[in-house]
Amino acid sequence: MTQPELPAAYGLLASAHLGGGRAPEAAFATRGRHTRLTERLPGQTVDAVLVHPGADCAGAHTAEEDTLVLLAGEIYNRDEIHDTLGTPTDATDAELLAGLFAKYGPHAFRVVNGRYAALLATGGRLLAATDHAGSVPLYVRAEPGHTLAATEVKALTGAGGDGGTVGAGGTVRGAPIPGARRVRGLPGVHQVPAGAVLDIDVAAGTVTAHRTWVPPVHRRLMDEDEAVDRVRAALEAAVVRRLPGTHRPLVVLSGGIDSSAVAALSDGVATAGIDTLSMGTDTSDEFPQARVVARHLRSTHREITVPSAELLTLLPHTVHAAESLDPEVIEYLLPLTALYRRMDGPARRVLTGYGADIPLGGMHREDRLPNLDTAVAHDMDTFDGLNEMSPVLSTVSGHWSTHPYWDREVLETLTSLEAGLKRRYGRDKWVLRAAMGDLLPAETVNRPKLGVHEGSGTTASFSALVLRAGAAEDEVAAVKGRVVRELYDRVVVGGAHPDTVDVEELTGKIVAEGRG
Ligand code: AMP
Ligand code: PCX
Ligand code: MG
Repeated sequence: MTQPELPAAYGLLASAHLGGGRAPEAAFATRGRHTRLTERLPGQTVDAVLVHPGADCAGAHTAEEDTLVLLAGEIYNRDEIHDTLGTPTDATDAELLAGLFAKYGPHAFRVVNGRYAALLATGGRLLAATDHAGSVPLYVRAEPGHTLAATEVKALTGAGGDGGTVGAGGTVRGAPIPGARRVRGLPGVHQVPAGAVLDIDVAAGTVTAHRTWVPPVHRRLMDEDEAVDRVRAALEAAVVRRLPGTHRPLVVLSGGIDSSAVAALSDGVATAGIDTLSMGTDTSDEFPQARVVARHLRSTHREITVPSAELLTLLPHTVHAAESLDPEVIEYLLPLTALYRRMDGPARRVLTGYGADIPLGGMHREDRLPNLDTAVAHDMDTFDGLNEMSPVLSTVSGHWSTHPYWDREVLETLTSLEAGLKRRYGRDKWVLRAAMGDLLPAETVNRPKLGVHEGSGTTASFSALVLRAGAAEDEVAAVKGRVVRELYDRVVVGGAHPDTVDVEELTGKIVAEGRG
């Protein structure tokens, strides 16, 4: 089965309505060509815009009888789906979803392992679905007779025509959707939860939410060898699934165990070898650690140094792409934003080690197993809506990123291991280190590592900016939160271009207001 190198579409915006309506204008941060389509179904009309990397996006939409499927992203368990449905092996991901829906109805999304947001219009209903991790964010605004949905909030504010603040008569619009979060500053707009499908009655504007995945809360006892074998097999399969027909993948490599494992496994799959890319700043980098891995794998390796001052000017761009209100997440994503923005040239498929620390408790540096498992359970309960896995970070530069540790099967395997397999012999992420022992240099396998925000000096630079603006030490975290909120209000809700926002000035204003 030959698969295209990149997903057929990166993002979407759709308007489902009963009356005339008009094709929405699309304001995506995602870079790509735009294809507009209109589908008149018996129960509704859908006008849509798909944003896509290739010349066409035929694989991202399909319409049969009374059903239309629109898909941003990709499916990873295509083989299983083919086996179940008996579809032709050249079926597109959108056709697979249509086939699954014909067989399972809205439960179709429970059998998909992927990185996607999907819309499925059928009869008078619109289904809006996310993958298990909500890794491609999806937003909806459902009103009687008219539903809007998009993979970026800012695409919805434009398409709403009126900024979406208040409806006729000055009333705040939009009924609450039980189980879905409202989006700040945009009445009526909700984010589709991770691992969920919203079933929308387009005529009534009413919504029912169904879960399609929940993080495991049980833990499994296993002997070391079995745990190590399972983790290795799951991660290897996830990497293989992410490299369909890929000529030369690119791995964003910090030199820590997480991304080094992805690089080593990718190297085992990619016949033409791999490219690796590391970023650092003028204050801090982990280049020597990444070089050890690049040399070991004989990858074509590139280093990018971003001046710290320039890094901070990219805060508005990070918020613009991730549409996240969480200041810590923005700190993790800022160095990656800088890295992706420096990646010129043709569109690439990028593999990362992002997210390994969440099911493995790697960030918690916690020796006590009960506390470690509490931290893992908490992180698995709170990731939804942070948008840290959003592909928009890289699609702003035309590149498609994918995160093997948050493959549905890898995530389930890692999360459900008992804490003593995660922290063992005084080592964090023990089971992963043991699983990769034969493919990486011992120093890479054994070395504890800083997070990307620490290794790149991002947290320190942002703190220094806040202190320079006049904040006291104990105000730094709160000021960062307010800076990120203000950036969100300007570049996501307000539609300002991120280049027009002066972070230094904005931070000064926020600190001064706090004093006032
Ligand atoms: P972390 O696990 O904190 O290192 O960051 C999450 C992921 O981001 C890593 O697994 C890498 O794929 C990527 N990453 C982190 N730091 C860098 C870096 N300095 N250069 C390139 N990629 C990085
Ligand atoms: N990470 C983590 C994820 C950050 C924590 N996110 C969460 N709790 N939802 C990872 O890659 O696993 C770093 C830098 O480490 C980002
Ligand atoms: Mg990590």
